[in-house]
Amino acid sequence: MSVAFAENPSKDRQKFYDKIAPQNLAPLWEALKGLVPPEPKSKFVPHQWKFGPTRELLMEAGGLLTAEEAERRVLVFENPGLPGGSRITATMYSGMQLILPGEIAAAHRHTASALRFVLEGSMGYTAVAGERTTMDRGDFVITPNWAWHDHGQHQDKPVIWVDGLDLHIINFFETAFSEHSNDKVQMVQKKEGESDARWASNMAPFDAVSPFGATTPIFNYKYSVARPALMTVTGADKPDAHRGHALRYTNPLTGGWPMPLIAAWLTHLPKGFETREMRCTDGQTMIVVEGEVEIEAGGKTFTCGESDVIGVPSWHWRRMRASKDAIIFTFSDRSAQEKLAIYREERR
Ligand code: 1HN
Repeated sequence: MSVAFAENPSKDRQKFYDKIAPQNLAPLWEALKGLVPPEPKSKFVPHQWKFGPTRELLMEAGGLLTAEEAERRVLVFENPGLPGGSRITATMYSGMQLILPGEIAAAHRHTASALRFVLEGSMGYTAVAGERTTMDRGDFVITPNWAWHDHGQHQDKPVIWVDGLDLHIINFFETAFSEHSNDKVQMVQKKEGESDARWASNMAPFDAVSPFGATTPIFNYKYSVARPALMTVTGADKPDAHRGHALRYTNPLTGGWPMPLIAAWLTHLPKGFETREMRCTDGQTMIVVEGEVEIEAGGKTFTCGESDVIGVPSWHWRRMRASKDAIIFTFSDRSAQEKLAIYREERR
């Protein structure tokens, strides 16, 4: 059967689109390019949050409401590409959290997994499954999905850390659940360090059953362990041209990333070292732990000092240059992307 083509295609086509819209139908040919772009075109932008001004505002929030009132007193890193989106990159939520002396953040649980990366204070704690861990600067602390968690501190100073959650992936799948506990603070049922003894001592229990499913059983990846490891490797190896010196955090039961959807690693760039350009499909959040580094991403240059946070969304060319010996903590959605077999990177 032949079809007579319209004399005024754009007008007739629009008339047709208007006709099919009430039937909840749409023409693929108008949407196809946007649905399958030749390469990722992130609507998010690389952005830097300087620690000093962010901390100042967080402390101001501390005078406005208690951690308990807020449930979690956090200033969210809002990517300028989607204000109000509560995300630092396409998939990752991140923010800076404050616990003041004597405060608690009450126990709750949710299907999103969380990490904490500690910036300030040495007597903050978080509790998971009845065990507390004390958090020092540079510690990378895990909250597995659906695990009860509450936070507090035993200091006369503020405790501040960066949260990272995979909640936008959970919400995308429409699989988000959450619950509040009747006990604001979990009863301490285990000696501090018990999970380290079982899982972070290069040993494992016989007939080991992973206590948190696909999430690492290591509760707190201590900076006091990670840093010397990284520096030893730095002394032994030549830096990778694109990454510098880097060690990734692992789940000891699988050798894979610590969390089902979140990857994390630690990078050392010796003073004066400049990486070559690279781009990756994962959305990365970088936190400068030590030193100073210039991060060039998506055509912008950020001069980053200690505790600054930088979001680098998918598929932006980036390179780094250390103006002082620098250590950087990075987390990203690479763990999820690898499981879905969609992760890509390109180097030049
Ligand atoms: C959460 O549970 C925490 O436990 C922090 O500290 C930030 C942001 C969104 C949803 C849950 C926490 C959060 C969060």
